[in-house]
Amino acid sequence: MTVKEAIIQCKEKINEKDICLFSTGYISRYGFHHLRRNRNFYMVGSMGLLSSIGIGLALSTDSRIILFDGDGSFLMGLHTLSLIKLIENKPFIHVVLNNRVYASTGGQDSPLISFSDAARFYEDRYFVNDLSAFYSKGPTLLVLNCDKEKEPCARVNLPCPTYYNLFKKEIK
Ligand SMILES: Cc1ncc(C[n+]2csc(CCOP(=O)(O)OP(=O)(O)O)c2C)c(N)n1
Ligand SMILES: [Mg+2]
Repeated sequence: MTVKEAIIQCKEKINEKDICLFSTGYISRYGFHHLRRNRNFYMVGSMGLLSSIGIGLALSTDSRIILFDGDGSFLMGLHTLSLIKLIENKPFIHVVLNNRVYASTGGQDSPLISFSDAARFYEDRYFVNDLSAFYSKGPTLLVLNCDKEKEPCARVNLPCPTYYNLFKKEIK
């Protein structure tokens, strides 16, 4: 399963009211090409900050928040996970697309991550390759192990403000 296929598989688990956030690089591009909806936020740049943005949003809405993060980006945002406590009863699924590389910048190896250690921030609501995570209550970590992509993902040919304004309108 590639990152693109993993995102497509998650599509059927997403409800109309969910807010989906996509990490920087190819993950946002795949989200845009294969799971496009106005209630999506595509993070451009800001590697590592998806969980910060997600937790902030979860504090200000009752909608379920779904993060599509990369393994490299997840590692860069580990410090934020100590704030998961702030949203302990909120619907929040943190999907990590674990391809073990920085695919978006050329496929350099990323360091090994102990997801089971990180899972304690989610009170051990931790799933691996198991989409039933989408039915769990409270903040949940779902790691999807993925193969490395063979080709780069096509760019998004729209200026950022176009889809950002659609998102802003949606979550008002
Ligand atoms: C702070 C910061 N550092 C570096 C980058 C450059 N960059 C963009 S995507 C990426 C790799 C992300 O790796 P991962 O989260 O594993 O996602 P993948 O590309 O494998 O899908 C890097 C290094 C950035 N956008 N922001
Ligand atoms: Mg990666």
